[in-house]
Amino acid sequence: MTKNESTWWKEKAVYQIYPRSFCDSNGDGIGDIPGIISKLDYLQDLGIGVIWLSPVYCSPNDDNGYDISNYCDIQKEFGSLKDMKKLISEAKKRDIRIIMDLVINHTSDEHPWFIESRKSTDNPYRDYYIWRKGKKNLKNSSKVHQKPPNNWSSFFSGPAWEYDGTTGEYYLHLFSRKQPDLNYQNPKVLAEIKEILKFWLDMGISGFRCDVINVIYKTSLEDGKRRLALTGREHYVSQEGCHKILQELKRSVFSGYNCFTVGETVLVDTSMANDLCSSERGELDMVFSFEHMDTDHINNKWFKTKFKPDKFTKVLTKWQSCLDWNANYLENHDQIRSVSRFGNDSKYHLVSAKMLATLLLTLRGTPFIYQGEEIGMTNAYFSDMSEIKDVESHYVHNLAKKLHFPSSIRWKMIQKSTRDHARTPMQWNSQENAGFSLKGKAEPWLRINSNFRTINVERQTADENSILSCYKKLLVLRNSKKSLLNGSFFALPAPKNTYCFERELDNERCLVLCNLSDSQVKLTKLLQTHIKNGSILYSNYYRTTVKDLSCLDPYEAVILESNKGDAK
Ligand code: TEU
Ligand code: CA
Repeated sequence: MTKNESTWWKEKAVYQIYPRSFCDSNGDGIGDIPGIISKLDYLQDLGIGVIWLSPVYCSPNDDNGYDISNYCDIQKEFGSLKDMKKLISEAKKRDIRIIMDLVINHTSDEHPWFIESRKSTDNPYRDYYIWRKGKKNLKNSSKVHQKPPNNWSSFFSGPAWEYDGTTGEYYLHLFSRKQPDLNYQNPKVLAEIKEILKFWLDMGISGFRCDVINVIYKTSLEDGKRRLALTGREHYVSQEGCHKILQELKRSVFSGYNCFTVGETVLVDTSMANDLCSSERGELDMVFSFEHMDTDHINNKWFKTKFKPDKFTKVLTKWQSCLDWNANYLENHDQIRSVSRFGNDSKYHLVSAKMLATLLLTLRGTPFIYQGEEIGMTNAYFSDMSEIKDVESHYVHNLAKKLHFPSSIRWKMIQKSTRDHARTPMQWNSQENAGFSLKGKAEPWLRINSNFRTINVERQTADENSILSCYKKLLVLRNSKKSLLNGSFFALPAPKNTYCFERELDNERCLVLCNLSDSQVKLTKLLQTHIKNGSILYSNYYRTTVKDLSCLDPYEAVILESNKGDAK
């Protein structure tokens, strides 16, 4: 393998597909693999090089596929292994590679391993999971009144342990109670995982997005010291045992294939992230961090605060500076829509979505575009809990009820932050159900966003000034400028609410200016000298020369190339 070949993923843009919501080929209201195949030409035309497929494995769908009951087969409603093979080969014809979601912190409680495991304490699969006796409750020693083995809490709120009557013990679940955590202290578990990885890599996939990969190894099961949310995290976040497992997987599996891995790594800072993905250590190739996503709330995402651009871009700069290579994203299936969050989804919908595109596609690293982001899909503005399908939202809503939060506050929390905002069906056209189902009239599994007649692929394909056309242009530009693809990153001092940075490689230098606010902002003298003589490569406001560029209009974004002789 040449050096270039082994880092091909540095030059591609990735597109994330949430299969349930992308395209429904057979009219049952659920997206599927043949539906994805039917849209490959669209993705090729968009200019992406990799698809990240959220889980398509067999699953009882407690968490929409993130609870897997068979790792080596496809969920019936999504299609078959034959469809999956066709997807891989049809994508390859269009120079698109596929990476899959690897969810190995936990399985479904309906996975045969867990079905066996819960049968008896001496079952051969018992140690595939983490079982413990409850703590005796001193006030009452009967079994029913025992307490969970420790004070850890689940990511979805509430205790991380579930009592199982069959053997009278508890099992650990960091996510829903239908997602029991695997036990990586048992070497047999890793051996099984290796076989699963090889199964898919041999089929022709090009890597994995590794779900909550930095919490798979639990060093001890002692009580956590924190009293707030995610109690116990010091015993399982980015432990030495996890690093060893990742090194082992790279050495014995991934290094044998021309593939890459991106870890979804929760609660990491830049130094932990470097340990997980610096090339010398041989673990992951890059990681998704959450710090920039944590800048618009207090404590956790259910308590949103006003978006403060400078807080947000300061975090971006920190990650750009501390890591050699970032996995850049503004959206995914767990986050609300970026234009509704960091931009403006009403008056400035068009320009603000383009500004966010400019930011995403010019930072140093591999960009990840989430389905619908390329047409500026917005939050769904659901009307009540009956429209919400997400398991996490229901957990949190129930907890808030238990804590006697008034119903209006409970609903506000969900309405602002539910993951379902990102999961409404893709808006293809202005026909029935936004063209999500290629045939039939079945109700989609989640309500369509009511703005589909104005925001959809068909309209934007026909309009060269649309958000979609902007993504296409920016992806072409990115591929034609080595500084944007692989150049260094340097943030310039910039006025409040704006973000200005340079990308440079050899003699090529690009400058990116973004206004993240809805007011006009005057550029500093220093910036003005910087851009003098530059030529415009992209503007979301039809700007063609830098001549009058002394202010940035609301949500304005400009990419320019500094010409030789500029002040540095
Ligand atoms: O997400 C992990 C994760 O950290 C999220 O659950 C996060 O806590 C929340 O969604 C945002 O507040 C991954 C998957 O991306 C998610 O869809 C799964 O539900 C989860 O793991 C469990 O597999
Ligand atoms: Ca379907």
